[in-house]
Amino acid sequence: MDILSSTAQQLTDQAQRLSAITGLVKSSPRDRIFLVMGKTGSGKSSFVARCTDKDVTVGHGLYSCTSDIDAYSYIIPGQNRCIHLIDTPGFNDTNRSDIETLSVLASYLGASYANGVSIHGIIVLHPITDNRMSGTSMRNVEMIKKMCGWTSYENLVVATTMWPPRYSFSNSGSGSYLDTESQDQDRAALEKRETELFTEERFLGELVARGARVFRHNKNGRRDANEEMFSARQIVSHLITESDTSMPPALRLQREIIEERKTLGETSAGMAIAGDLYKARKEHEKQLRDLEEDLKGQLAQADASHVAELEDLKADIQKKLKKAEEEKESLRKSMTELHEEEERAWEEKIQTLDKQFREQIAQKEEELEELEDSIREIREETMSMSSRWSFEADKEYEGHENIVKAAREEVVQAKDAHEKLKAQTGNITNGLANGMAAGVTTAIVTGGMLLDLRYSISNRLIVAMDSHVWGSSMCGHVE
Ligand SMILES: Nc1nc2c(ncn2[C@@H]2O[C@H](COP(=O)(O)OP(=O)(O)OP(=O)(O)O)[C@@H](O)[C@H]2O)c(=O)[nH]1
Ligand SMILES: [Mg+2]
Repeated sequence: MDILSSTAQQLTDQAQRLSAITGLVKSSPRDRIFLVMGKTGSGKSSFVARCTDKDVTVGHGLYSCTSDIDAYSYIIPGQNRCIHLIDTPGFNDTNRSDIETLSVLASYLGASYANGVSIHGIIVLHPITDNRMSGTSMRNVEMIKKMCGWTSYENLVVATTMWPPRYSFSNSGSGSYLDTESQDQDRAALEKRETELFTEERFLGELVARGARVFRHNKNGRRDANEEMFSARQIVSHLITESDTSMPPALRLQREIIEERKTLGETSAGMAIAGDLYKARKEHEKQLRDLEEDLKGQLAQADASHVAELEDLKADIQKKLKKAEEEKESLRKSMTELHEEEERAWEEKIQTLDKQFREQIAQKEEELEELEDSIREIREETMSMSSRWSFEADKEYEGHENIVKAAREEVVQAKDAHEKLKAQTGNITNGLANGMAAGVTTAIVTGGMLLDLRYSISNRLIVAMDSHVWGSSMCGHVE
């Protein structure tokens, strides 16, 4: 499969996977959905990949746009029970603002809530290798708490990741162990750090004190698929048992955005971001004022090189201020606007792919035409040179024919892949996005009394879908 077809396939697969989360594909009551959260690089995608045994993109996804959320599932062997894990982007990421991260979480979690899909628990990952609770880690924990709003955290686990391998063989090939004493010391230091993490209230202590269970994921540190899967599934198994005993309440973010119809900036998580944005804006404005003063002085002294430097700095701060202004605007978005934005993002991806497919097909058709012309010419030339069709000429002609056949096949394949994308376009926009729209509509129609209409709207959408196009390997039930 060429890159274009495989990108189209990935896009449709992602839309299909997300349909269980937005409620478009109905889950059985015994199925479970867990959010996997934590700072960037804490191992979320790796955890999801190992646990579900699926091909998850580790590192950053194919598209680092708003749809940077994905869901993967597996069926527990021997039990007809499907477990979905939602892989999420982390807060305080260098590539995206917190408001973008919160927007995408609010879009999908809001849609799932409005469509009656529950989140049964949260897995928070924290790399034990972080030598202190960094600002990024603190930010993530703060945002998770604000999004949850739970009074008890029995349905949340905190798992430390990145434990170093216990022992490893030296590179000398002698088979002797590396200095195990110093490894033991390193490990003791990590264990001390772990205790600090889970007892200090301002770190992860508050979660633990209110019922969160603590795990060491892949504690022996070997990058072994089976060991990692076993460890991840043990963690998930704990959350399944907890959710079987008592279901957690809906996330505060879901209630705020759907039931209370708050804008993003009015939600608890949004307010934390708004506070930071305000501080950053004030800081930039002060920097700008100081710079202007400086510039006036330098202009008086006619120091051209320093003036240019200050002008550069000023442009930089103005850019940051503009970004902060735009982010402030994003905080005003309601669920309807978030949904529209997400739908637009999907449509843009589809349109880009559609354009690339058309260009690819046009190019391949042109190549094919040239090949067909050249083989026609060769045939005519050979025929005119000899009255009899020789065995050699026949062989040569056959070779050319094969090249043309292969080119023809390529055109057919590109057209098929394009047709497939077009067929699924409707499912992506009408399926995934309408799943969200159903959420929005439901909340608006019922104004908070969600339950009755949730299923009827999403069911109508499900019935309207062509279940065949989605394939049959889904974990979920299309009615
Ligand atoms: N040594 C070690 N490396 C790990 C472990 N888990 C993940 N990694 C590596 O850490 C890097 C980041 O892992 P990801 O799974 O992409 O982390 P993530 O949290 O999804 O990161 P973002 O998508 O950027 O938020 C990758 O190179 C992984 O191979 C682990 O348990 N031990
Ligand atoms: Mg990831």
